[in-house]
Amino acid sequence: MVLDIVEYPDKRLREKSKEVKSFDSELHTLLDDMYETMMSESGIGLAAIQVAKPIRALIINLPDEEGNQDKENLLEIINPVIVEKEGEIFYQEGCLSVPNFYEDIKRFEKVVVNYQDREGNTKTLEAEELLAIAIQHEMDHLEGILFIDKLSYARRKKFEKEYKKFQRERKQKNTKKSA
Ligand code: Y12
Ligand code: CO
Repeated sequence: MVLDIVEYPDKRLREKSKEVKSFDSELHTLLDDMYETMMSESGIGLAAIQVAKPIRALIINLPDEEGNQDKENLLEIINPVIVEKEGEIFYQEGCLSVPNFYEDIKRFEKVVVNYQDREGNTKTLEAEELLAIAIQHEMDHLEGILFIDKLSYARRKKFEKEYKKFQRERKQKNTKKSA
C-alpha cells in the first residue's frame, strides 16, 4: 500500500525515532509499504518517520550502472549505528519530504554501519560515495534532522522563500484541477 509522505514543515519530521524491538509482521508490512511508497514517488531512500512512523527503520534502493532500481539491491536498515567514518564528499541531495529542492551537502565519504535486518539479524555494511551519503541522509531523519538544516543561514532563507512559492503554486494547480 502506498502511504502518504510527510512533508516539510510538518513537525512530525522533527521527532526522534524509537528503537525497533519487535521484528514482526507489522514491521514487515511497514517496510513493504515504505518500498511501494518510495518507488511510487521515484525515491532512492526513505525513513519510516517520512510515512509518520517514528521508528528507527529506513530503506535505500540505489540505481545500478544502467540506472535500474532493482529490488534485489534493496537495503532495509533497522536500528543503524555508524561505527566508523572518514573522508569528505559533496553531493546534490534531495528528499521526498522536501519536494522540488536540491542542494549540495557535505557528508562523510565512507561509513561503516552496524544494523539489523527485518528478521533482527545483526549486520555490518561498509558504504562509500552515494550509498554512504544515502545512509547518512536517512539516519539524520531518525534524529529529526533534514538536509536543509545543513544549509548556510543565507541559503536557508532563500530556500524558505522558494519552498513557500512552490507550495503555493502546487496548491493553486491542485485547486484548478479539482474545479
Ligand atoms: C543521495 C541524496 C539523497 C538521498 C536521500 C533520498 N532522497 C530521495 O529519494 C529523493 C527523491 C526525490 C524524488 C523526486 O521525484 C522525481 O525525481 C520524479 C523529487 O522531485 C520533486 O520533488 C519534484 C525530489 C526528490 C539519497 C542519496
Ligand atoms: Co530525506
